[in-house]
Amino acid sequence: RGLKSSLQLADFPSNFLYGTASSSYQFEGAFLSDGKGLSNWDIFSHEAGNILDGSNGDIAVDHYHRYLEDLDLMEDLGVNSYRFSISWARVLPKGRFGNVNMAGIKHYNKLIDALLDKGISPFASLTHYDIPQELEERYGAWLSPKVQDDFRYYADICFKYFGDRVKYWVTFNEPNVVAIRGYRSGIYPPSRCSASFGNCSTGNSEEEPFIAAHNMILSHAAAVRTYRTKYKEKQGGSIGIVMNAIWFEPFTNSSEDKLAAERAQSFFLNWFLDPIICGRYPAEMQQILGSQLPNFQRQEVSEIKLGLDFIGINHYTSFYAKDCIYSTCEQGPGVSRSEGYYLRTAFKDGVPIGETTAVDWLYVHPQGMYKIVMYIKDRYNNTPMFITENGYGELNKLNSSVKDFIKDYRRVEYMNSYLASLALAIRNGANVRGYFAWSLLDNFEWTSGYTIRFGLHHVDFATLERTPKLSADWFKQLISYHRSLSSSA
Ligand code: GBH
Repeated sequence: RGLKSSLQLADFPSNFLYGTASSSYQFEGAFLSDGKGLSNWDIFSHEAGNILDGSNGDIAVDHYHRYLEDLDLMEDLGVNSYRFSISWARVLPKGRFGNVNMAGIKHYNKLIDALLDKGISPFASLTHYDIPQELEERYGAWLSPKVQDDFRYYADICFKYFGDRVKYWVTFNEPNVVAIRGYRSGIYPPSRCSASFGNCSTGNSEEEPFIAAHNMILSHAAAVRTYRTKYKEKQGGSIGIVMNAIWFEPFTNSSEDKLAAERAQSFFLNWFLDPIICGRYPAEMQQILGSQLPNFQRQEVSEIKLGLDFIGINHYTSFYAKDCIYSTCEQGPGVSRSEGYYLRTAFKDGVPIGETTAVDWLYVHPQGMYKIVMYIKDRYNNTPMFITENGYGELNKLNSSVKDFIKDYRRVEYMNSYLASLALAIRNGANVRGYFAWSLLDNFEWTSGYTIRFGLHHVDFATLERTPKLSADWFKQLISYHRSLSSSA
């Protein structure tokens, strides 16, 4: 069968994690239930004009109430792990300035226990974009070093209540996207945009993304220190961070464009991973930004050197990177000094880098999976890696019904080709330990609201009924085929 020839699953470790991914704001709903505090995304999505279809995550796909039904879907897929995030505002409605919400703790306890009952390992993120609004209002959240104390306090509570059963911890989901979209383009909360960026109305300083990132890096370190010093010995789990990772292909073979692609990586991915793993910001960032880049104090350097146990990679797409130092570029993504002087473009001579999709940033370029994994392997000494997200989005149509979506051949082709590319990286020595499909269900796709569907299962957004798509059956077969290989080995 086709799976065998293209996928080479035999090269995947036998204890490989197969899972689906989700996040609290996109899935849970129940935004006011059982003592939950308001999050920055609750506030943001309720402001007119922020979400494409005027929707919000008040109900989302009601995972808060339907998690048992959703666990049955996972059991049917045969996954051995589930990636989800804990809603900070559900656990600590007012951050460290109020009480622990025991009803929130109880909810996640039930979810975790139900997962373990089915032999599914919880893979939990402490934050996936949503944070208590209280932190914004008190001190400007990521812009203030005070947030480090809040994050440390919150992480400690999660380890204390859940760490006896959760063995995979993620501090942040895509802090690079939070810094860029929250503080440069301003399209995510707290809607702060830099003066030189598009039609920005707030005109904040160019430095804000770097300040926010700096505080996220130090917050990550605070959580890792807490885990290592108070919990690791007893609980025996591991802790990492999840980065959005794009493969940047040099626009031409020139050394200028190759350096541009390096800069693109440095200003997006290595921006966080270099400090966390090597104790300093990437050289290109230091050269170009100079004093615009915050410094790590001596004692902070030893703190961040605690590093991480694994790198989570959310990989979907590739772009070209074109040099803008030696040649002049028009305005565009990547071009400014604070982005690293490269032009990010999906097109060359009118041809896209991969098949276009309904999602404006998503191009089907499976080779990018191999290349980004090998890049991270080489740069970070083959630190254990997980593909924490990979998936395909399609456009929701008006007056559509479930039958318009269940034959999702394109999604199957996408995942099959990206997994084949991942298999090649594993065969070439990449220490990849798991793969999570984004996503278990169609859900609230941030500023796109419910207009984009990423699920292996269709959700009728009126009735919230779940229906498996072809991709769910395909993923199920893939997992069971891998199981049969490892048990016969
Ligand atoms: C991930 O975000 C999220 O973790 C997940 O919650 C989300 O639902 C899923 O992927 C699908 O979108 O912004 O043009 O500079 C990915 C969102 C896509 C934002 C890639 C940053 C980089 C290109 N990101 N994007 S661009």
